[in-house]
Amino acid sequence: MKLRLLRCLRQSKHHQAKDESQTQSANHNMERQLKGLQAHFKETVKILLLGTAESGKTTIIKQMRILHINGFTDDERREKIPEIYQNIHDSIIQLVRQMSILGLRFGSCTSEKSAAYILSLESEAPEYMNEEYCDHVMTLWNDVGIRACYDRSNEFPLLDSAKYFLDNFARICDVAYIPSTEDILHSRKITTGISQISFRVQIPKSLGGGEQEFRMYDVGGQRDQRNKWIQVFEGIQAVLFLISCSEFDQNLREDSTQNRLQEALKLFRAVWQNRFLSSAGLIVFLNKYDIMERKIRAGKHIVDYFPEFEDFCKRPQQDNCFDECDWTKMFIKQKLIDITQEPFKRTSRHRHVDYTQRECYYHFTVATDTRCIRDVFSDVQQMILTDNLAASSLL
Ligand SMILES: Nc1nc2c(ncn2[C@@H]2O[C@H](COP(=O)(O)OP(=O)(O)OP(=O)(O)O)[C@@H](O)[C@H]2O)c(=O)[nH]1
Ligand SMILES: [Mg+2]
Repeated sequence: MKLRLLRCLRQSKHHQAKDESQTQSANHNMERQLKGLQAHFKETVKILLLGTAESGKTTIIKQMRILHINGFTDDERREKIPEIYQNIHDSIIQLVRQMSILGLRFGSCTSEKSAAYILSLESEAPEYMNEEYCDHVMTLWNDVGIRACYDRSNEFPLLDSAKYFLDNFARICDVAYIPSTEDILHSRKITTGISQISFRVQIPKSLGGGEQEFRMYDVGGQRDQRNKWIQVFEGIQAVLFLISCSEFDQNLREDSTQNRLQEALKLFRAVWQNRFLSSAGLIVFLNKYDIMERKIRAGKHIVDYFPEFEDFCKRPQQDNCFDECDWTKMFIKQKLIDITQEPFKRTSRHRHVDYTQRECYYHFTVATDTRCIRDVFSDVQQMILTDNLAASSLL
């Protein structure tokens, strides 16, 4: 779509050279178009982030802040310390609790004592990382039993960043600790309200130049948060739907019988078919593919949860699928494409929408990787702008 529209602009330039007599009026038209674009760009472009819990929505908001609003000050970094301590505390408590549930044994008596100490603490993280606490956490994270438990963490809810923080624990324990940007991107706090971030980006010269304001809305993805989403549907130009590719072998925190990827696909269908969002562009971020690749390398297979994967892999090779990771990515993407092609019962409310013409765009992402998000978002922003302008007949 984007290329087609840009080509349109270039082609109109080419034709001017052919016919001298048309040159002036074509130039005039171009100028008018560009003026129209500039006027149109004055309106804020609203983007809504949707997806199940822990799919990475808030992490994308943090990236926008890093990329477009000078990142985090030292004070803001310090404010994140309790959240990071809490992430570590929740992770180590969960791992210790699961040891007995999974019938695993600690590697030493020292670790058993450390486990007893951790279980004796409150669920709130200590305000300061005292030496005793740090020693016990480190002993536990180095224990073979705890590592075996971590390897089975798809069987219980554990923060995706547990390993990141526990691997970096010695640095975090330091009294002079100030969270790095990477630490902030890995930290997790459940979203319960609706928040927004506004920022301006440069528009390419081919689209009129100047700056464009974007506003991005973040909502909570857990089931009990989704009834709030409708409050922000009005005037949304694009929905960024996040789906975590890595959660094929996990169940929901809020319902331990429901597979997370199945839930995400169901939610995607509901968003795709939502009549209030039918005129918004839809972009899917197939997120957390770093974790997905790590899982597959560690011997996990999507086929154990989605048996239809076996037949999918028998298809003629497509999209450069070289290994199981590639096939898994393509399989999840195909599931989404299939949903966009499903016929669904149209009510009179859907009458005005031609779903066969509606496009959905897909990107594989790692939301914690700033370079990845910078590249993907620059594509997304161009796509939204050209799409938006085409819809308003300015291109
Ligand atoms: N390794 C890795 N971690 C990620 C990625 N995306 C997000 N995370 C981590 O996953 C956790 C959850 O991310 P959030 O951005 O809080 O998820 P959310 O969609 O906002 O979740 P809710 O607020 O509950 O709806 C955080 O600890 C993030 O650092 C990714 O692509 N790779
Ligand atoms: Mg969130």
